[in-house]
Amino acid sequence: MKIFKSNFSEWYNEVLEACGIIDIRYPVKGMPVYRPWGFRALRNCFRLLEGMLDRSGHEQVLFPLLVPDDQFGKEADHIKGFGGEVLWVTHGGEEELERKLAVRPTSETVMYPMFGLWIRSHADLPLKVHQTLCVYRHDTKATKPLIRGREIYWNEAHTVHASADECELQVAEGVRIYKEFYDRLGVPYMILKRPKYDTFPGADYSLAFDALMPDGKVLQVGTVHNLGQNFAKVYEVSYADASGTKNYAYQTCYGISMRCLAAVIGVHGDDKGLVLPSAVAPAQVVVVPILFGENKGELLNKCKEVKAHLEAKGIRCEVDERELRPGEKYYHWESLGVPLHIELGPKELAAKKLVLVSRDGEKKTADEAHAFEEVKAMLDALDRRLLEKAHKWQQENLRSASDVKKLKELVAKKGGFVKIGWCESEACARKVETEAEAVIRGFECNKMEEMKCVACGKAGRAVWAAKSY
Ligand code: PR8
Repeated sequence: MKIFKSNFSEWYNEVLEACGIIDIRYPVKGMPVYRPWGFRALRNCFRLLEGMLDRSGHEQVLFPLLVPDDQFGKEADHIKGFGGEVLWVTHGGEEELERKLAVRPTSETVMYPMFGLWIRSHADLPLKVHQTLCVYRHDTKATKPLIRGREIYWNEAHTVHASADECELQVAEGVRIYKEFYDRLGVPYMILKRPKYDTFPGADYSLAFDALMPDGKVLQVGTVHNLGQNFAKVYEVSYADASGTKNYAYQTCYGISMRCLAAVIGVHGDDKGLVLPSAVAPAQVVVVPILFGENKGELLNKCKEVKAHLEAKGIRCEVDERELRPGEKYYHWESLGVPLHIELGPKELAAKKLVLVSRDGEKKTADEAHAFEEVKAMLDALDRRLLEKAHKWQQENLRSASDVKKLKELVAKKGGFVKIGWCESEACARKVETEAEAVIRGFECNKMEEMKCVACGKAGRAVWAAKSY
């Protein structure tokens, strides 16, 4: 790495290229190519999330890419919110299509008419599904790899319920799953209820996970929406209750995109390159043979034996057999963020030992017989240190301001989350945006703190503001 992380924007671009995460040279704006190391890391993130959703009763489905225009336009707020970002398919070859087709910017309008067909009675509820795929948004803001794309790789979950209470409980489950997911990734977050004007188009309310990036700007890395009955009413998602009466259902949806990997890279990386938590790393352990002398073959066999042993226990492990000096190999795997490497030379071979070195420099000599337990313990300890370090850093970046001038100064000089008072009027939110160059991100859930509005001085409540991506 040539660039220091203190120059975050350039460092980020260099890491994406040098570590084989993404190739931005593909000639369609906002649609980069995922390279093998990057895609393996991304898939590990999504496998983790998919597993959590499966275990909590969500079933995987796959819905189509295209939506007929009349079906897309039914929910008024939704179309108002997304209309300007939709890509349209208008031709099949030279022939103009009878009905133009929207390319899904998200899948509510694709799925819900089908939910309307599937659900008949209360016995069909709750319905909980999820899918991992790409959605498309012709976002007009500047695109940034993994952070703002026009092709968005994501997992979206959609649920249907018989009552408003069950719907609320589902929102809580969505939040719990996303918390657990980001905890495993070692990425700290704030969960904020977005202001009304920033709610997902068609939702009653939206809860967002905001993560702090090293440049002091926040990134929305996931959202959980309570849709109430808004979509159910237009897409006829209804059920007959025990007495046979028709009721509209209540719905939620939540999504996490490839931004989760951007957050991992940004939060944990260092001047040497990537630092990946064990849940994300394509290879969790790399065994590096220190080959010299006569017993090269025996040494290599031992390395492969260690790999097979670790793999049998579920650890993703590789042996680096290349004809390079060990130091070059350590450097290479370190820059790719591999959490742990094992050094194995003639001395270790003779003593039946292994030298384990974690990405942040912890070193330990372990008995070969206890390889798995020692590796597992070191991976867990590294994950914990990453989370603790990131958490501490987020805590250090919580500030507060009592007027717009101070807010402006804080976000410009230090960034981070700044607590301010806000009267909940959109005019004051706009004033904050133009005068302080900060965005009101929302209210902390279950916290009610009175605080005078920074813009108009009237009574208000505490919200978090920040510069955002
Ligand atoms: C929904 N419907 O659509 P949401 N590039 C990268 N990530 C993005 C981008 C982008 N251009 N736009 C959004 N995201 C609901 C929930 C089904 C699933 C990420 O919700 O519009 C953001 O992290 O809030 C956002 O929180 C998440 O996708 C879900 O998008």
